[in-house]
Amino acid sequence: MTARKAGRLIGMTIIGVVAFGMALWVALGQPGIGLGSGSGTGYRDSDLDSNVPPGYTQCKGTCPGGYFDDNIELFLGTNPLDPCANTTTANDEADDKWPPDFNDDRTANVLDVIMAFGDRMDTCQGNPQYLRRSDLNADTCITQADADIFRPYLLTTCQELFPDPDNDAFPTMYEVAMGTDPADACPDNPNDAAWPPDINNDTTVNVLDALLFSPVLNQCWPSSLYNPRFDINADRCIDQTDMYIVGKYMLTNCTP
Ligand SMILES: [Ca+2]
Ligand SMILES: [Ca+2]
Ligand SMILES: [Ca+2]
Ligand SMILES: [Ca+2]
Repeated sequence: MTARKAGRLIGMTIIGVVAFGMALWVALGQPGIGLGSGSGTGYRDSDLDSNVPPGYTQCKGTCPGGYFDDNIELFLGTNPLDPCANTTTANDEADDKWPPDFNDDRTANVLDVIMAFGDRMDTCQGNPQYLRRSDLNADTCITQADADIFRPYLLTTCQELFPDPDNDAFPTMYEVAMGTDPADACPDNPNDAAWPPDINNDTTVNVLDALLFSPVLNQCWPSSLYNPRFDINADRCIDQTDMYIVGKYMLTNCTP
C-alpha cells in the first residue's frame, strides 16, 4: 500500500471511529430517554441488585413502589449494581446506592424526604429546582408519584450484602461474573482485568473500550458470542444497559 493510500485509509478509519464515538457518546449520554413512567412496564428487568436481599423474587415488568430497574438507577445516578450504602455516615460516599436513601446513611427517613422533595415538588426538567436524583419514576417531573414510590421505604433500612473490597463501585459478585479482579481497582498491565468499565485494561475508559462492544452487543447467554466480560450488570445479556454503565465512566481513568 502506498503511503498516501495508507494515510487516506487511516484518515477514513479515524473519521469512522470518531463518528462512531460521537454517536455512542450521544447514546451514552441519554440513559433516561424512553424510560417512560414509574410502573416499570415496557422494559426488561435487569435489576440484579434488586435493592432487596438475595432470595427475593425479582420483579418483572411492573414494580409499583417496588424495586428499581437498572435503567431507572442510571437515570437517577445511583449505583445500579449495589443495593446499599457502604457506611451509615451520611453523605460520605461518591455515589448513592439505594434510591430511597438520598444521604447514603442506609436509612430512608424524614431527612431523605427533605433532601429529595423539600423544594422540588411539582418541578420538571428545565426548572432549576428539578433534580434527576429525586425523579424516582424517571418521567422528568418531580411529583406526588415520586413521593408515592418513596413512601413504602420510609423508616426502613438496607443492609450491605454486596461487599466491594476494592471500592471500585463494582461488588465482588459482579466482578467474579465478569472475570475482573474483585480485590484490585485498576489494571497493572493490559492483561490485568481489574476495573470493569476499562475493557482493554489501559486504565482509561474511552471510545476504545466502547468500540469493543460492537461484536458482542445484543448477544445473550448461551450465544457463542456472549462474553461475560461485557455483561456489566450480570443479567446474561450484553445490551445498552451495560454500555450505559460503562458510559458513566467515559473519559475517566484509574491509577494502578
Ligand atoms: Ca438516608
Ligand atoms: Ca476490581
Ligand atoms: Ca480502556
Ligand atoms: Ca447485561
